[in-house]
Amino acid sequence: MSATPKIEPIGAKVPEPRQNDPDTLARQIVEKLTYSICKHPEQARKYDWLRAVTLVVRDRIIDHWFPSTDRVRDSGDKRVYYLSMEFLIGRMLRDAINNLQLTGPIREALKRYNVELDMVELLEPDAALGNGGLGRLAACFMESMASTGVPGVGYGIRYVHGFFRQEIAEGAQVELPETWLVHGNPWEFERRDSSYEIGFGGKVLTQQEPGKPPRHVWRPAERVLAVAFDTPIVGWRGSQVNTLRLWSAQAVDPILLDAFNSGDHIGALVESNKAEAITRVLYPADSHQAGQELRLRQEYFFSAASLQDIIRRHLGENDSLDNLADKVAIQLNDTHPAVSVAELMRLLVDVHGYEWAKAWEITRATFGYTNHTLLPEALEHWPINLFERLLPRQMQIIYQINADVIREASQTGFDGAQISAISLIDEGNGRRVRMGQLAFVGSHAVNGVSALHTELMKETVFRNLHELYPERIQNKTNGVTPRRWLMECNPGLTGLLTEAIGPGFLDDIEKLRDADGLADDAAFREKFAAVKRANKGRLADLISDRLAITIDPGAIFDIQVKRIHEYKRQFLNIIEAIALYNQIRAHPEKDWTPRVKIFAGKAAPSYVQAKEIIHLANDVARVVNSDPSVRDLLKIVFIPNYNVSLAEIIMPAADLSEQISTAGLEASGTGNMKFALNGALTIGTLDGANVEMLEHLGEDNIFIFGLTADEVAQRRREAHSGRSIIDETPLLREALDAISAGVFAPESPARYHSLVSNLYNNDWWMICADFEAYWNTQRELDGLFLTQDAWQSKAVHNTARMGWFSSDRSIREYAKDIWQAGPGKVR
Ligand code: 26W
Repeated sequence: MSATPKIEPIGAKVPEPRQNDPDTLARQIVEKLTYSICKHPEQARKYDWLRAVTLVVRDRIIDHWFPSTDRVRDSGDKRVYYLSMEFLIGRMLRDAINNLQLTGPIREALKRYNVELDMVELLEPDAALGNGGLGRLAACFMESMASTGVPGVGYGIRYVHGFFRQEIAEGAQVELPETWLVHGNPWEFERRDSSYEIGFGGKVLTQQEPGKPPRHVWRPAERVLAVAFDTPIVGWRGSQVNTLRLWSAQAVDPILLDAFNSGDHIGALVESNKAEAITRVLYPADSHQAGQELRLRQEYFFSAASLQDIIRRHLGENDSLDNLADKVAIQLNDTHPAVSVAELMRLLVDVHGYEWAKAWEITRATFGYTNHTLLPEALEHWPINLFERLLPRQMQIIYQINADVIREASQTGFDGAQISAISLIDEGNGRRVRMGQLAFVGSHAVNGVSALHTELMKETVFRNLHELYPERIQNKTNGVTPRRWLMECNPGLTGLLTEAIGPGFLDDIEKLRDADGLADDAAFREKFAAVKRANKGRLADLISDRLAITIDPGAIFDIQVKRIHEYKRQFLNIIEAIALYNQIRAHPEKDWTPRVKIFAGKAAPSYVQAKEIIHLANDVARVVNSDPSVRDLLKIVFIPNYNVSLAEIIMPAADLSEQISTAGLEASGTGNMKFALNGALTIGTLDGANVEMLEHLGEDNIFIFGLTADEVAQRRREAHSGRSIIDETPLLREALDAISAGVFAPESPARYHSLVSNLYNNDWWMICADFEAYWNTQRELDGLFLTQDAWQSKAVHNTARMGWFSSDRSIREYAKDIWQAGPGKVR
């Protein structure tokens, strides 16, 4: 056979790069309409324009994608693999256009056909392959890796149905399926040549040759195909394009022909349905591990496929796996891919013939693990019998790892209690595999996502493992990408800042500091306030369109948007709203600052209390908004179906950001950063990254209240309850009495009895304990808002001082301290 001729790809490597002027773009858009979509431009519908523009942009991304991939391969640089069960990306077109600097020319090009770019961008469905903070962080990290020049590949699952769509019916949450792929997905490329078989079940054969250690061979009973779908992730100024590779499950045999031919038409498809079920839907729980078999299948499926892919790529470029850890860093985004530790050991020992100790050294040097929650109910642990049935060889390996760790601990002098705390097997709860412990021992670096959270990890969940491996835990405070969360969602503010301090901050967001002094400049403050006002107008329009509620953009926009959870304390916010409602009616003569309280967020479908909180917010909104005696001084709005795209409209429109979790429970928060970057003031507890925001912003520019994490722990030890506080706090008591009396649910007065009685009986989330401090801080903010100069000055300080909370900074820290990868390895 003759050698393959060298063929240069078209695009970036041809002498003349593509033209990006409006004429060229306009012509190419029509070309795509004609030849790729087969529509006459005059008959093109909105979605045809979206597709045509996407294809034109995509071509330009591909021009950068090939050289990026080639560069990494040719340089032999270390690659970073980010394994995450969730990537909450949202829309991709605006991000791509912005990062390629094409916003102006494409807008101009479309104008020639009377088409608005903004309208086109809004048609794109959100890629909602995640639940909340952890998934959105993975998306910010992918963008920041591309922007800072880290050769990163994301690995995850291509869910057919992403996070459910939320509707509110009679005040209550209703979940509907989400179908982001129905119109096709122009961003993804199916790679049938990158597919792997993934096994489940079966048995382990042990072969014993004289004088050699036993060799184990896993014979799975079931096999499923993992097929790769690649999406390009384009970095700022298009400098680098990385890959997000999502796995889709397919049956090895699409149809059982024997069954079909014998007339069993349904049975013939059983295998393929079972296989495809693995990647059909995202689990909508972010704080409770339900222990279902399908979830473990999902976790192993994407871990095993990713590892096979990593190893195949490595062996294509290297002679052996000896140097795997020099060329590969694998980051485990929480414990969801933690089974990877056992799977890599299996591949090294059983398939590639490594001796155990050497394999363990390679494995540990390759993995890093990020913890995102300390909530006990969220920590993953799988029943041993389920694990053994599905992954028999991996279970044996986990036992062996455990034996090694326990031996090491005993040699260090650990006692029985300490050993059972570090054991990978929980013997207390019907025998379970603890995935956190597995991820910890299998990684060379373990990190928390804010300074406080990292310290609490050392003191609580990983106390004993931290004692055994005191160097392993480190902190990497989260960040958000300033491209999506400032430039794209807030073009008004970006324009104003560029005018005021020049465009340097676009490339180095910490240069926002140059705007700090402008807080004292009255003319600047006025412009800053005008931008905020316009953004508030845009949100007011959305609320009026979707909910037919009129709100005044002159009022404080007080916003809490995030997953609905007891620890995040939307309930505290609602109780404060009720107390304010009572006070406005009791004291109509007072100078109340008009306020709009805005909520959005989804509850896990099985989380009863969280759903009650949503119901209550909607019930209270209905009563307050229709009470003429409130004279529009207070409005309450629950916006349904919170997602990334809605967040992009909400963040720039906030005056006040609610970050009021029970201290010690929010690992970091990232919404807090998005709000503050866009000039909202924060009312919050000393929790997660709020603590570091306080350090960066200064105490005059953030409003902290309530118990500290230590105080919360102390009260819980003392079996704190709310009863005496309620008795002594009339504002609180009256608000709770109103809820209990059915004021907000006359049709079903007992609806919220259990929510309220929980406060009396134990107040686990410290709502009563923190109520008064919260109320007082809110009133302080009311006063401040009346002095617009002072408020706007603090708002400017917030934007100017938030640059550090960029995910570019987070990624550089990971690259330097954990991955030893990236431009010049360290920047
Ligand atoms: C097994 C069910 C399950 C699924 C997801 C349990 C726990 C999770 C995640 C760890 C929950 C999550 O999204 N955590 C959030 O991660 C963000 C990014 O680090 C932090 O900013 C949030 O504080 C944290 O709640």
